[in-house]
Amino acid sequence: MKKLTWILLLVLLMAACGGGPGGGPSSDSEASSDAGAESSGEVQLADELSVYNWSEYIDEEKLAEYEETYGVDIIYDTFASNEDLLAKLQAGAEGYDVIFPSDYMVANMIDLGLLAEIDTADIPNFANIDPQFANAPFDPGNAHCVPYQWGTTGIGYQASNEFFQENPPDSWAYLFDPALLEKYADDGVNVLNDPRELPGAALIYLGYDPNTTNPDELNEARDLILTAKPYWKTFNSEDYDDSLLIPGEVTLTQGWSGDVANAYWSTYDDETEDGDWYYSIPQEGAVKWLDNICITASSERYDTALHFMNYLLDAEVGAAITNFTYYASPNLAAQEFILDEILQDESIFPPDEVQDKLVWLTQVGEDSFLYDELWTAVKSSQ
Ligand code: N2P
Repeated sequence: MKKLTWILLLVLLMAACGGGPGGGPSSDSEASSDAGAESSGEVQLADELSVYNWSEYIDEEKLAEYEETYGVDIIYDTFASNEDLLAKLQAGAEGYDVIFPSDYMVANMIDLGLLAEIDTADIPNFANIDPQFANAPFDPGNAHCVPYQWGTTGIGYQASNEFFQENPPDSWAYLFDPALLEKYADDGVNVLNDPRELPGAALIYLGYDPNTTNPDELNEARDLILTAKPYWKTFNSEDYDDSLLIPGEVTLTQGWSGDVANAYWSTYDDETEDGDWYYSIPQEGAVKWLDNICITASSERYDTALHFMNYLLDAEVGAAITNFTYYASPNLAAQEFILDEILQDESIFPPDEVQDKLVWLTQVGEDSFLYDELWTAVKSSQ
């Protein structure tokens, strides 16, 4: 959105509400934006904005475009899991303004008082969001966050692997069953370095709820993981498509839909008209997730954060992000700008019969220590 349009919208909003735009628990102390806004009708943006996102999860050209258009320097940093993000904030990291937690972590962070409140009426581009992704149970009324991207957690595998040509991985057994792993473990297997996703896949394979807090079920999942662990080469959820999948350092991975689609297109061969990385949602089911854009409660650049949030929800910006990350966009207005190869890719936009097998991770509240214990046991075993 052009700056002029943004200013006009703010003027209209202020006329309607009789107040400054944004508001919320903290305002831009650096810029005294609310006072400036009231007198001039314009939000004074801060000089800098600190953004903390999943790795490989934005088109950096869109960050540069925001910086150039609005004169705001973005300090950009990445994390590998929701738990890493939480740990960073709980360790007292100050200064992050905009963060991107998933569904269940939004619920956790609301309970912990880590997120600022928002009013979607202050975010004109919120109207672009597909209603099915708005007002999610983890954040009723979008009182804290807006949807960013969504996807699934399945299995990526190398199409060129002879074993997989005869036996396409259609089950989590391909990640956990030693009898199968023996056939291809020498070519490398990667799992997500993620304390909810890996146990979640093990629990689904065992026929349990990936949100269980039953200690017996969690122990069974832990033992399954420990049995399979010697066959795995790497725990990587950060740069595994670039460092492991595309160069063929592994032949099978637990993976997120967009990362595997990215590996497919990066290995695409014009002659064979095919890529070397396929994605499968195992027959037992899989996790789906929705990542969100939120403002930290400690942000001192609230209005600028809100302005950036609105920018990310612009239809063309949303489409550019999906065209770069290969993750599905909850931005309905963005669809017309999304590449056909993405819109038609069932590994990115799963058909209804696959959707029926997908489950959300939910917060486990004070029982999260059970997952912490499981994860410590998994990571510390030799
Ligand atoms: C992309 C990160 C995907 C986020 N590298 C999974 N919630």
